[in-house]
Amino acid sequence: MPKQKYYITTAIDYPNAKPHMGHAYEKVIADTLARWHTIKGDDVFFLTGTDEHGQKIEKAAQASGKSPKQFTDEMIIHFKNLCERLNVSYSEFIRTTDKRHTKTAVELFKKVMDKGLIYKGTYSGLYCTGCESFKTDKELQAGLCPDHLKAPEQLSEESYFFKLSEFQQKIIQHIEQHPEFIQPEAKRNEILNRLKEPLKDLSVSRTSFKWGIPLPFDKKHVIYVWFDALLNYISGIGYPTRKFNKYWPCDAHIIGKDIIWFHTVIWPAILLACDIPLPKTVFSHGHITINGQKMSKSLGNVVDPIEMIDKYGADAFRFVLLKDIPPHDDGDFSQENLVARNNTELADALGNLLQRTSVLIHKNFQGNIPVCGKLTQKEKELEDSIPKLDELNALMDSFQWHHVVEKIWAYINRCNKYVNDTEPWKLSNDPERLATVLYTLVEHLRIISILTWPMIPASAEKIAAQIGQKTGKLKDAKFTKKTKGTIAQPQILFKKIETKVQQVQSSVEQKAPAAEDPFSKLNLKVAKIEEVQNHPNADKLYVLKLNAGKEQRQLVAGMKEHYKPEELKGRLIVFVSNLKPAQLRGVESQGMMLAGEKDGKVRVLDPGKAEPGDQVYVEGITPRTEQMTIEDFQKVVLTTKNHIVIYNDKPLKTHNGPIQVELGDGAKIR
Ligand code: ME8
Repeated sequence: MPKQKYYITTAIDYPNAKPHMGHAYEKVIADTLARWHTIKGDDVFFLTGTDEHGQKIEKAAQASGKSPKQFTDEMIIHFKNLCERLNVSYSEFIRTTDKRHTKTAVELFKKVMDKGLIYKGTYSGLYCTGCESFKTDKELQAGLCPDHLKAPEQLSEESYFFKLSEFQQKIIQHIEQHPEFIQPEAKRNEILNRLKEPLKDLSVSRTSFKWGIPLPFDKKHVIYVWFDALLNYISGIGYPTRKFNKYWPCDAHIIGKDIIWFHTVIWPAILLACDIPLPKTVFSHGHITINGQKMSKSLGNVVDPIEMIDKYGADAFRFVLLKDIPPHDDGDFSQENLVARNNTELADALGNLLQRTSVLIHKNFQGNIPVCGKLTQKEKELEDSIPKLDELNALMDSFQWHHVVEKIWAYINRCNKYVNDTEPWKLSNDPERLATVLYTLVEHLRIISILTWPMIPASAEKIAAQIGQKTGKLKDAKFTKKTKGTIAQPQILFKKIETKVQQVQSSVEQKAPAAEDPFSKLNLKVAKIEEVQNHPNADKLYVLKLNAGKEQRQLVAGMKEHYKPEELKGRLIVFVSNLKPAQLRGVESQGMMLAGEKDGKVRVLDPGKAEPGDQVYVEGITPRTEQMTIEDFQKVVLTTKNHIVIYNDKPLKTHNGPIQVELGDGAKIR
């Protein structure tokens, strides 16, 4: 039977800075899927790479005093190095500056134009360089891009337009008829909802900067970076050669939630315009947060994945990303979890199973795998605990690798229970039974080495080598009585990490600016009001119970004259989380809720779409966590402009957008 093909891609990363945790995460999950299909026996093609054109790269290159080409040539070394260090088994690394790619991009641009689907016009609009896209007023929050929290620039330029609007109905129809096209389902619904609004034609060329693929027939234009970038998925497999025909359509585009629109609306439209079939699935994963906060340079909490690999090893790092970050949602990364996973699931459960088995075989059988004798109920039960391959395949097909990991580790734990139940160290006077028990363990370790290879490839290969085997295919992941070989001298698979890890938070604190800004003393957070009660001893005060993410707080607030309890209950607010607790008329207040006042009107601050526990910050100022006094707080002057709360003319924000308040300019915030 010919092998089934499986073509998987990651997004191609912007190399404007070194790779971050999000890049590492996406590569690890795509690699796990690619490896899973490899052991399933599929002919896998796995594409990753870098997205090197556009204004964002041009600006980063300028800032470092290099030409964009020189800059990206240097930067991509870090991206390739990350793949190597993480053991990412890509088949091809595509750079959008590669000739084969730029040639395809120009050819297809021309093809779409010849079909009358690209025309020349003038574009005026608001452009966000962070997103490399124009923004509509509706997409902005209080005038800022919600992803980059910066005001977009007004641009007006001659541009070629792609008739995106022509494809709206076809795309809706495709999404409706192919439930597997956009996963997870919640994202599919989001996109279908957005598609209820009419699509506007898309500006697909730029004249205001130079760093891009020039249009040969109109050289002052370069191709819009997204039109260029998306085409990597076909240029990377050699469009239009035989290789392309073999692997296209793509089985899974793995991308993050911020770029789903480009992949599920714009990309299909480009493909339809080029008469190329649509990919099977676009899977959108969530974003990684660090200790509960969005990674951001201004917060100083960007974790370098290479540092994690240096410190803990690639497999422990891969494992925690696969186990702890829910595939369909945002998830938090912390070094504490990594250490805990390393010490329990990896060192205690897996490493120990291998170690015990190897030592006992060396002690009793000179390192030779013993011949299996008569199997008892105990062995049958253990065999029954091997995860069902159909179930694992179905979980992988629905992008639920965390459940695959759970099932495999339940099985590993079951193997450890078998060791404890059979007590092979007490069987020296029953050599046949001892042989059977130790054979059984080797056989299960062989199966474990197959099943764990997609997640922790280097360790799986070490397990196989330790028991004198090669890692096999999924079809070999079943109990047989035929395994032979010699066990190597026992090696430690995972070292336990004893040291208390340095909190990422502490590095945030270390990066506090030397000349300290008074605002940096202030640690503002978002909370949800869960309960509103009257203060027992004061007419104007409420006692509020807050959900502040990982903790509960009680606050006393003078809001009774301004809000009814039902107007406050359930509301998201901003509060000073590190204010020294104080007794206010006999009730402890653990922090202070912020509100604005103008012309006698008082309104609480509104953090928009944030979550309880989110950090509120000002670009460039790192908030500290030590307690502050009310006097420190009074030194910080906050006010309002365009309904946004500002400090020294900069907006206060969470990673989801600015903090707003329904008051005119110049309100007093306390
Ligand atoms: O968007 N957690 O590049 P990029 C998880 N060049 N994933 C994250 C993340 C986080 N905190 N932050 C970013 C681009 N990502 C374009 C793609 S594809 C034709 C062009 C993910 O370097 C992000 O969602 O900004 C995206 O899938 C990938 O990292 C690259 O992001």
